Parts: sequence; C-alpha cells; structure tokens
Amino acid sequence: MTDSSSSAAHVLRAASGDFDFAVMGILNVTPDSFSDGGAYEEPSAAIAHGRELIAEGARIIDVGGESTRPGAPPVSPAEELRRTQPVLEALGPEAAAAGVQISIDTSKAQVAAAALAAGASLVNDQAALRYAPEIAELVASSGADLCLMHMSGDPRTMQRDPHYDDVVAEVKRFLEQQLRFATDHGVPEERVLLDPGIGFGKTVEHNLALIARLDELLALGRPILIGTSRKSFIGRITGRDTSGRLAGTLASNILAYEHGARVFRVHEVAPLVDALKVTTATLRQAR
Ligand code: HH2
Repeated sequence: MTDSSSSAAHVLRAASGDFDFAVMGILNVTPDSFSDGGAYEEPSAAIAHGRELIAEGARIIDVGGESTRPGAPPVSPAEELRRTQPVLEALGPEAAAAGVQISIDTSKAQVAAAALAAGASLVNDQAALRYAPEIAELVASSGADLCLMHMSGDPRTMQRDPHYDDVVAEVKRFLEQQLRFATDHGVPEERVLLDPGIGFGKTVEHNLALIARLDELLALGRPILIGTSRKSFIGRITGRDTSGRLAGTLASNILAYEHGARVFRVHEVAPLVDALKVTTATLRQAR
C-alpha cells in the first residue's frame, strides 16, 4: 500500500508491500463447510492450516465456525465458540507477530465479542447486521473493522429461486443502507468493507453480473471484498467439483480485481497472491 492516509487504509493495511490488494485465507473450523468441511475441525489441524495460510501470503485469516452453504443447519453460539475460540487464542499472537489480521466470520454478537477479546480485529458479518445489529456497537467500541455482505434471505432458503429486477442495483442499495446503519451506530466509515455476497441467494447469471459490474459498487466509497472461491457458479460453468475449481477461482478474482475489488477471500492463497501480483504489475505498466 502506498497511501496510508487513504480511506481504505485501515483495512488495506493488510495489503502486501507494493501491492494494493489483500488476500484473506479461509479457515473453516466446521464439520460441514461446502468444500473443506471436516478438514480442519480439530483445533490442531486448524491452527496448522492457519500457519500455512500465513506462510503462503495471506494478510487476513478468516476464522469461521458455522457453514453458510445453501441449506446449512444453524449452529448454537456455544458450539460456534467451542469451535473458534481455541483457534483464535492460539493463532492470534502468531498472526499479530507476522502483521496478519484475524477476522471472525460470524453473524452472532456473542461470537464476535469473544473473538475480538481474543485478538480478532475484523468482524466478517455475512448478515450485514440484520441478525445482530448490536455487532455495530461492539465493532465501534473495540476499534475493529467490519465487513458487510449482501445475502438474500438466509442460508436455508436463499437458493430457492432467487429473483432481482437488477441484481447490481439491489445489492448496492442494500449495502448502502447497511453501511449507513453501521455508521449511525458509531462504526467509522473508514473501517467498513463491502461484499456483494457471491453465491448467497444468486443464480449463476446474478453472480457473473456482480463480478462484471463490480465497479458500480465502488461509488459507495468503500473497499470491496469478494468471495468466489470454489463456489458452485464456477462448477456450473466448468463442470468441475469443488476440488477442481482453482482455475475458475483465479479467473473470477483477477476479473474482480480489474473491476475494483481489493480484498479476496480464498481457500488456496499462494496461487492467487502470485496471480494478483502479475495482474497488478501488468496493469501498472499499461497505465
Ligand atoms: N462466503 C462464504 C463464507 N463467508 N464471507 C464473505 N465476506 N464473503 C463470502 O463470499 C463468504 C463469506 C462461504 O464459503 P466457505 O466459508 O468456503 O463455505 P461455508 O459457508 O460452507 O463454510
């Protein structure tokens, strides 16, 4: 990052060296996430994977204890805490020493509060404060960052025939409204990231339109985070299962960068860091 006084500075302090992007590594401590469920359920496996993600160049580690795949059953706050807290407590100091930010992927105030107390400094709220509006005050009082994501409905029902007249305009309106809610409740605007919520209540066409017209969300004045990693729209286009979606993940993230996204949530960090380095170096040469 070059301009530490820019409004995106707070979140993008995580960006790497000369580069203006940050890759967020996914650390799902769940039995049932759609592509890596069960792989890092044991705290020791999750902690080891977190270390790998840091070594691969992740500038943010997103720890999640509840799957939000379509149809996923809800998890109690106690269970979510049981899954995430040991990982946060172990990884927190190591991440801090490496200058890596820890994020908690939750829509529950209790889980967010415990994570912030354990050293997380970003709350990634997929419900964008709709389920737990009090997350806004928590974030405000702790000085953390906040990611607000668009989701149509909830994970149990979101993929039942999603409909929009203009998906980009509707996602933009929603994000604008939730951003205003957050700032009205004390969250400094410069601490907020916005995310169109790829795959959350959207068809393949909706997801593609959001990537192709991502620039329209830049008018909201906040950095855009995007999560396409291994998602089903890539499978629908390529015919690949979750283990074969890396190339599609890279393509969608490179395009999202070109259309203005700056934070990228992925399972495989190293290939995207390289791809984005080459992309940004090339674009810089062209301009
Ligand atoms: N996608 C997932 C989870 N959290 N957070 C943000 N901000 N944006 C996203 O696109 C996003 C997210 C779903 O992916 P994953 O964590 O791999 O799966 P699961 O929800 O099944 O654990």
